[in-house]
Parts: sequence; structure tokens; C-alpha cells
Amino acid sequence: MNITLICPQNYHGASATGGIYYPMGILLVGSLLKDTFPAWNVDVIDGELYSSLELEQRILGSDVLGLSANTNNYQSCLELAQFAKRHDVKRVVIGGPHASVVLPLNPPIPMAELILHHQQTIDAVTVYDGENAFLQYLAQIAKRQPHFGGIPNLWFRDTNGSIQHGDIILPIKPPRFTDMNFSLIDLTPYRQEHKKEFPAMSEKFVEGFTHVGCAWREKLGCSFCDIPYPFNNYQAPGRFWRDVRESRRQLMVDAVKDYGDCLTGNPERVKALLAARPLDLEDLALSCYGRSSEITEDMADLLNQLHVKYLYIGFDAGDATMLKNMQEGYSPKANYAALERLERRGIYVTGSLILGAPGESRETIGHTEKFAREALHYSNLAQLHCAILTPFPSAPLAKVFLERNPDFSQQDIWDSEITTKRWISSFCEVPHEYIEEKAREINSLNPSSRKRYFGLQRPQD
Ligand code: B12
Ligand code: SF4
Repeated sequence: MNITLICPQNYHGASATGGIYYPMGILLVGSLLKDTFPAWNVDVIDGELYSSLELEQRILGSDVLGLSANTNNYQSCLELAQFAKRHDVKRVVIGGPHASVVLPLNPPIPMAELILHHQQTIDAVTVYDGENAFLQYLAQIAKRQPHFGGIPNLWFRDTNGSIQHGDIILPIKPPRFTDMNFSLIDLTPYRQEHKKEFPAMSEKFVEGFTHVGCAWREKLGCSFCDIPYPFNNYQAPGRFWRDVRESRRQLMVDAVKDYGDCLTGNPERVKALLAARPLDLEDLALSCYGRSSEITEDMADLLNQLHVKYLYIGFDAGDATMLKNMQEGYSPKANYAALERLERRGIYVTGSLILGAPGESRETIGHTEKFAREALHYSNLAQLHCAILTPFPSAPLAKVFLERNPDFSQQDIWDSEITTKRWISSFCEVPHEYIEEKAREINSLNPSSRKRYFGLQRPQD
């Protein structure tokens, strides 16, 4: 069987970090297929690195196309699905964060159902951790009379066209690097790009998870946050380090990019991670996510001892009201304090800001711009991206978005240009054009040469 797996680029605007990180979701899915059925041809493709034409060439001759969808690249997935179906690809399956969304309505509406309802080119949808569902699906289609009933996390159409699904299992287990088959991806270009953008950290990195979920999200959660993990669950530290040792053996790894959201939310677990670090891995460098208000002096010490070289912080705003309206749980002071504490310890910061929360005005944007300009004075600020708030479909703010825009409760396509504009016109005191202009201005301050991209035009057009 020939299986092609693609995580396409955003429909509008490229991600600022494309080409630095390999797509772990489809790598994990592809790894399970290859490890289970070594004779199958599995092509794992980072769609951000190729033009649409090149992707179409790679799809030709596939039996099955698997697509990884987030809300921003979903229409790119649909275009590839249409191409595949016009060129004899037998099955197209979609998975990833957008496919896993559940709209917060009463009753809740699963995006998977909307996808199958609207898109005849999509044969099945996997939700949350999709590798086992996909494997079982493929095992069935290899049979003369496939039977998809009972496959957990799989949505499909049965023979009479009705939409069915197996049990839904929420994601609680942090993905492990030992589950990745790295022969499926060439890490060289990623390492080269990483070296340019993160010079203080070894480019011999692997992406991993010390934990999933976020302690703050369990309490309240930032209003725009759409991470797919409902629970804050940590990898057993001993297992984490053993896995790191194995990646070092295989790939000569010197660094781990921890994708768990906000490591800093649980100081006891950070201490446990440090305490369990074996002597032979004491030199290993890390990057991870942190939340400003959680970076106390003690936490900054722990991060330093763990050799965290870059910390990703969502500063989000320099205005107290905006931070409150985004449910951040801290004031701008915490952002300055975090920068200062990390600067003293030589830890670099990748920061991000968001314009467009409820009540955004010229004055509040002015405060955020002031913060951005002041943040530049800290010698440890390595990157500073500014985004425009996108209402993601299962973020806490989706509820109010859907109240104002009930037509979206039946839509699988949440086009970010449309949703963002509707959001701003309903909830902000300044027009979209002004917010976009200011976001560009703040982005131009970014010490990194990689700027965030805005607008309708697609990067390859
Ligand atoms: C690392 C990361 C990135 C990296 C790498 C992205 C990549 N292509 O892999 C970078 C920095 C490049 C990035 C960019 C973006 N990201 Co990002 N990213 C993450 C992060 C932190 C971890 C993702 C990850 O690797 N998870 C581990 C893997 C194993 O899980 P997974 O990808 O979900 O895959 C599993 C399942 O989803 C499923 N699955 C996934 N794909 C497929 C495909 C098939 C065929 C099947 C069967 C199953 C399947 O099975 C997989 C294995 O279990 C998450 C937050 C989080 N904690 O999840 C945000 C997150 C996924 N990103 C998000 C967003 C919005 C983006 C951007 C659109 C940002 C932007 N404005 O440009 C871009 C999109 C770029 C692109 N084309 O993919 C959102 C998605 C929300 C949503 N509703 O869509 C998240 C959830 C963060 C958030 N805002 O809350 N991102
Ligand atoms: S944005 Fe970050 S800090 Fe906020 S709830 Fe999501 S993961 Fe937690």
C-alpha cells in the first residue's frame, strides 16, 4: 500500500517558524504504520516546504492520502483532497487539531461530523491521537469487505451514507520520541534552519513532550487557547530521560524542544524532572513553554539548572485590561519580571503578543506597543512575534463567537480571515485594518528576521 501523509501550509499566511520544526503528528502516524507494516510505502511530507504543484506530484500514485489539519491549513487540506480524488487516490483521511474540535454548543457539535457532512472528498476523520485509528482503518480497507465500526477515534460514513463513529478516547499520554521512526524524515534541513534561529542551542535537537496540557488551562485557561489536551499530565521523569538517552544514541541529540504547554505551571514536576536527570544527560539543553506569572526566582533557577536555553512566553499584551479580557491571570508587571529574571540567568526568550482581544482600542494597543519596544531592551529577547487574535473553534472564546455568529455552528471551514474580521468588528473598538497595521508595525520590531505573515495572499502565490 502507498500512503502519503501531508501537513499542508496555512491557507492564509505562512507560519513564522515553518522549516524549523518537523511535523511530529504525521511523523508519529507514519511511524506506527511503517513499524507495523514495513512493506508499506509511507511518505511523510512537511507541506510547508513544498509548492502545491510539488505536493500534487507526490500524491500521484498513492492509495491513501492522510492530511493533518489545523484550523488555519484546513482549506489547503481540502484542495489536496480534491486533487487526490480527481487522480484515483482511493481514500482520503483527515486528522489533527481541527478534525478533533468539538464546538462548545448545547449539544456539542463534533467538527468530524461537520467535515464528513460537507466534504464528500474526505472518507474518514480521526480525532485526537490518530495513529491507532488510522492503522486500524487501513487494515480494514486492505480487506475485501471493510468494516469500520468499533474503531476508537474514527469517524466514517457507513455503506448507506450515514455518519458513524467509534468510542472517543481523549488524549492524555504525552507522545514519546521513541515512538518516532526517524528514517521517515530528513532532519538535516530542520537542523540547519534551527541553527540560524536559535544559535544559543545545539541544532541536534528532537521535539518531545515532558507533559501534555497546561495547569492554567485546567483552572481557567487563556480565552484564545485551543490546545487539544484537556488534562495536565506529566511523563514519568525516569521514562522521559531514558527516552532522551535513546534519541541521543540514535540521533546524537544534544537538545530537546519540549512542546508541552507551559512546563512552569507545576513546580513540583519541574523539580522531579531535574532530580531524575541522569549524570550522562547533564549537558542536555532544552527549550520549553512558560507562563510569565509562573516564572518566580525559584522557577527561573530550576529552568537554568535544567539548561533551558530558550523559553517561549505568551506575553500577549502590555495592557492590564487586555490581559484580563484574555483570562491570563496576571498583569503586565509579570511580563517584565519574567524577562528580567531570565535575563539575569542568560535564558533567551521567544515572546508573542496578540492584538484583538475584547475591548482592544488605540489606547490598549499603544500600551502593548510600548511593552514591545521596552522588551527589546532586554538582551535576552531573541524573538517577538505579534499575532492577530483568531477565534479557534474549541477555544473558550468560541462560545461568544458562536453566539454572535451562529452560521459557524454548521461550518467545517473556519476561514481565519473571515473569523478574525468578524471577531474584531464585534468585540474591538478599532477596525481590522488598524489592528493589522499595528501588528505589522510591532512585528517589524522582532529581533528575528523571520516575521509573521498577514493577509489574504498565500505565500507561494
Ligand atoms: C509544535 C507545534 C507547532 C510547530 C510544528 C507544526 C507542525 N506542522 O507539526 C510550528 C511552530 C511550526 C507550528 C505552527 C503552527 N501551529 Co502549532 N502547535 C504546535 C504544538 C505546540 C504541538 C503540536 C505537536 O507536535 N503535537 C504532537 C503531535 C504528536 O500531535 P499532533 O500534531 O496533534 O498529531 C496527533 C493527532 O492530532 C493526530 N493527527 C495529526 N495529523 C494527522 C494526520 C492524519 C492522517 C491522522 C490519521 C492523524 C493525525 O494524530 C497525531 C498523533 O497522535 C501545538 C500545541 C499542542 N500542545 O498540541 C500547537 C498547535 C497545534 N498549533 C496551532 C496553530 C494554530 C499553528 C499555526 C496555524 C500558527 C500560525 N498562525 O501560523 C501554524 C500551522 C503550521 C502548519 N501548517 O502546521 C494550534 C492549532 C489549533 C487549531 N484549532 O487548529 C495548536 C493546538 C496551538 C494552539 N494555538 O492552541 N505549530
Ligand atoms: S495559552 Fe498557554 S498558558 Fe494559556 S491556557 Fe493555553 S497553554 Fe495555558
